[in-house]
Amino acid sequence: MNIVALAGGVGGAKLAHGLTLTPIPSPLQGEERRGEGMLTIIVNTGDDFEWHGLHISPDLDTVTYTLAGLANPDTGWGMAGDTFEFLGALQRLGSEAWFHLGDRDLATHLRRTELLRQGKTLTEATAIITRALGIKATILPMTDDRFRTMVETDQGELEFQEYFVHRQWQPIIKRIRFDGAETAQATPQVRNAIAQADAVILCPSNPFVSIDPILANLKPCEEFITFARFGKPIAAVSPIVGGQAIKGPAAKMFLELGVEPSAYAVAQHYAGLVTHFILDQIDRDQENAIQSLGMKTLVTDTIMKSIDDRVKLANSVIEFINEN
Ligand code: FO1
Repeated sequence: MNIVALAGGVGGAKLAHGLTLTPIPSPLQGEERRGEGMLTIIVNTGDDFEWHGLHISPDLDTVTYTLAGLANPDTGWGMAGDTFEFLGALQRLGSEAWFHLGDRDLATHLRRTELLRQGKTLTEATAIITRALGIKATILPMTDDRFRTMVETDQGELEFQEYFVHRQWQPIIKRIRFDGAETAQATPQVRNAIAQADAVILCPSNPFVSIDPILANLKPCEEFITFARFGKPIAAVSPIVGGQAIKGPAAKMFLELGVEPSAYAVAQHYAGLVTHFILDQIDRDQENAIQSLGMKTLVTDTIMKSIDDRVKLANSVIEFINEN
């Protein structure tokens, strides 16, 4: 069974990690195997930006560090045990330092930027970095082209990191715009992963600013259109539990866009695309309403506090897709 997971930052990375640790049924060989190319994670790059001349890909790095066991357990992003000497020195020279870039993390951005300047694509640079960190699963940026998530707010239109990190997602959202979406294309590697996939899983990432940018790249692809037309499973795990986002501004965004945040609201957002929906026990009263959107449902524990939780959720999702 070939699984393609779509992921943004911290929540997506946790489920993706669980998937790498979960035996995925392999009908072709009648046995269960781990990893080994059966899992591809397509990652949002709408949050990417340039910082002091470096190409920063926060979601690619969050997924990479999480799978490599290097992520900072307190924040979910950045590296565990990192120091901030460089940032402090930069600040002393009068530079802004609102984006907290650690010293070890900096090496990733320098290496990525160096590879891009040598003419490598972001996909190739990501493969070199993930292989160097010992990751077996394939991590793919959603596109190699320029694609930037822009947030139209009561304080004007803001680049994503300006909205998210600098202004700590306090501005009121009016609209989200994907700059470059008209010309950006899914890569051959992304299209090939979809062509080979038996199931696509939308990880519990922000629907508006993590999953939608990836879908904006996938939806025009012949491979994705064919995948959906054949009714192959597209499963989504709700990032909203008990009306709250597990992390980040998803619930606040729903409210500001005029929708009461709930697992049902997430299902409605994905209606017409998603075939299988996974919601938390706490939201079980919404199961029937979600089924009435034409989705099969699984009610289970979706909050991932430990690595064991990640594996359990990944297992449940795989079993649910496989048996339904
Ligand atoms: N998120 C923050 O809230 N504050 C930060 O200072 C910050 C720094 C940072 C550095 C490297 C990196 O890879 C990610 C970082 N993030 C930070 C997270 C990130 O910007 C967001 O979580 C994502 O863009 C949303 O998925």
